[in-house]
Amino acid sequence: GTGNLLYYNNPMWPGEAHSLKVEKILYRGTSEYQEILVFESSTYGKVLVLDGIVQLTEKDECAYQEMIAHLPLCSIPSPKTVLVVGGGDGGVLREISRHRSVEHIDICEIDKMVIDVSKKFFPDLSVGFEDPRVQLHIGDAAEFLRRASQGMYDAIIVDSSDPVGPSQELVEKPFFETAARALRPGGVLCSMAESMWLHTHLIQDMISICRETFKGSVRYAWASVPTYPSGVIGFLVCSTAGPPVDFLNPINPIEKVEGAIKFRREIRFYNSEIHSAAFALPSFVRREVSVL
Ligand code: AAT
Repeated sequence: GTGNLLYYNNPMWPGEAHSLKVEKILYRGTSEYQEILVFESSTYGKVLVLDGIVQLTEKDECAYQEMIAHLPLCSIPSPKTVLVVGGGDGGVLREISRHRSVEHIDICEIDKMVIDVSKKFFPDLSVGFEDPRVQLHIGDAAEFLRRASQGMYDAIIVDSSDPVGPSQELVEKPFFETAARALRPGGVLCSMAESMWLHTHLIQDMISICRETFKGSVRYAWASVPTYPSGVIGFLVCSTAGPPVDFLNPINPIEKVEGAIKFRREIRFYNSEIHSAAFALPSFVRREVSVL
């Protein structure tokens, strides 16, 4: 029998299911946008699930949040203004707050209930909201970006859910166009970009759109996150025309950033070697998504 395993089936990954053993259900609720579930697992700590898809576990959230924040922020000299799209759990904010050069962080999350649930069950992530540089906006990030002033951000981090429902528009061309417009010349965007094992077409589409939209460089990186489908997650990084950005060699290395200020939670996954290595792609990915 399956005991108390929780299985995740989804049309995004047909023919396979992922499972974690449940010790205890901690929260179940339905917001205006999605079903929210928090449970204590046997081996990955607490787990946040939205619409039946694992968004994070306490054990491996470090890999995703650190990569999606530091890949862009370590690729430009002294980032000052940053926008987070989605990211209501606060984990990406926690990572951005390590950067002392940062003066202002906007976050636009559509679902206030995700923030409230995170504050209750994931204090090590929601701690990110305590940073005084953070300004919270509740709403659709696509709409938020349409109203943003031109060139106001050094970096935009798109920490959004899989492209079904309200996050669908966050992988489409009009969204990337408004994002590029809101970035300063030589500014950078980093977007969650699915699994190279499962979603090569989606990745290829995102890359083509971004190549047309961003006039600097466009690169694909990936990292191991065991509880995401197929165990890996990708990141699409792009820069606008202006001072060139060499994503492969971080100009603002984390080792310097971290040395400057001590945090109660150390960086667990990301370092400069991982940063550069993340851009090395398997041969089939190179061929299928032609990123180089
Ligand atoms: N750091 C946790 C990982 C996430 S959370 C994605 C967040 O994006 C959710 O809180 C969701 O409410 C929010 N979101 C979705 N659409 C929008 C939108 N249009 N505007 C603002 N916020 C939005 C992602 C995990 C990736 C999982 C990979 N399989």
